[in-house]
Amino acid sequence: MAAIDLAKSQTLADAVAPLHVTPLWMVLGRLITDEPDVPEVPYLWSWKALRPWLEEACRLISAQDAERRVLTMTNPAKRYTGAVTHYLNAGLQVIMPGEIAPTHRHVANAIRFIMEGDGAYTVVDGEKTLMRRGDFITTPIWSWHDHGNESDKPMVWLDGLDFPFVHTANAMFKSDYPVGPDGVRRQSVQREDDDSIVRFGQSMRPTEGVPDSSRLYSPVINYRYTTARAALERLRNTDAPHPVEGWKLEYINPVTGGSVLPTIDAFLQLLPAGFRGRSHRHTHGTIYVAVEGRGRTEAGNTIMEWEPNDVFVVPSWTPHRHIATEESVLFSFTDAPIQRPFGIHREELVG
Ligand code: 1HN
Repeated sequence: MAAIDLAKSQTLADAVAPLHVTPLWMVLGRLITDEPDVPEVPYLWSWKALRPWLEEACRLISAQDAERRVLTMTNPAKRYTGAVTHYLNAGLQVIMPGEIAPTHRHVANAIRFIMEGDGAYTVVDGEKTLMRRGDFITTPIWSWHDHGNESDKPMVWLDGLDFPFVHTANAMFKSDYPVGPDGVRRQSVQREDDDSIVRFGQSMRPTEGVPDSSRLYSPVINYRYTTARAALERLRNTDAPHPVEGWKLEYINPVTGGSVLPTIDAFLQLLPAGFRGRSHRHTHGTIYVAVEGRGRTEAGNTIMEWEPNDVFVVPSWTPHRHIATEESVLFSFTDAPIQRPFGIHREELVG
């Protein structure tokens, strides 16, 4: 056979276009690529630049009127709202003293990482937990959730959601909790505060009454920073740092040992002062919060200098390495659990 006759192929393509078909040989190279063709770019959202605008948002609207008062992030390479990695969203939410964010639920899974304030609460399916800086909160698929601030300071956290994935699946649903006699949509608290930590958060689990849902997502709704940070401190004293990751722990579902949520896994890592990590890449996208310290992450040709509460994204298949000028702690969450069940997840060292 001779080479493809492009002119004749185009004539055929034009002729069959009204029938909604395309000669595959004309588009194959775009569909089946040698490597991931990733539209998202590395980017850093600066806490110092964004924090004043959260105050402006507080002047503009109440948490209740906003439903959720969030400055939501979009990857600079994306035109529609909300995709930071291909499948994950992130945003900064603020709740002022005395405010509530009403109860609702959706099939999008959510996580929160607490950045500022002390003692506002989240209620997840009838369980209340008080939040402190560095705490990691899960709000699984279809769970009723609301937030309130009974402390005397604003509280700010990072929300992470899988709604870009749920949109891709054409599977989004949400519902609002019924309005109570006081005119507010607020679920009642059904259990002791932090009940899930008592039952599932101590390397033990109840012998009876483990919910079926715990196969899908962790029953623990708050992973305390004090616990996770202390564990990293102990590792620092006993182990050499991993060349790519430093010292790194995953927040797990204690029932299965798997990811905390069906679509999201989450990690806390410690980098020693002077750390210069090896470069690697993987097919999942990662969203980071710099929790402590100072340093930079080199991702592709982009250098992202971070300091506490900065948020940054490393998209799929982008080679990246962490460099810490001071001892630093990074929180991160990824969409790897969406890829793993299908065997399409890959990772490798670069250089
Ligand atoms: C949501 O329900 C929350 O519950 C936060 O706090 C951020 C962003 C998009 C859609 C729903 C919350 C959200 C969200």
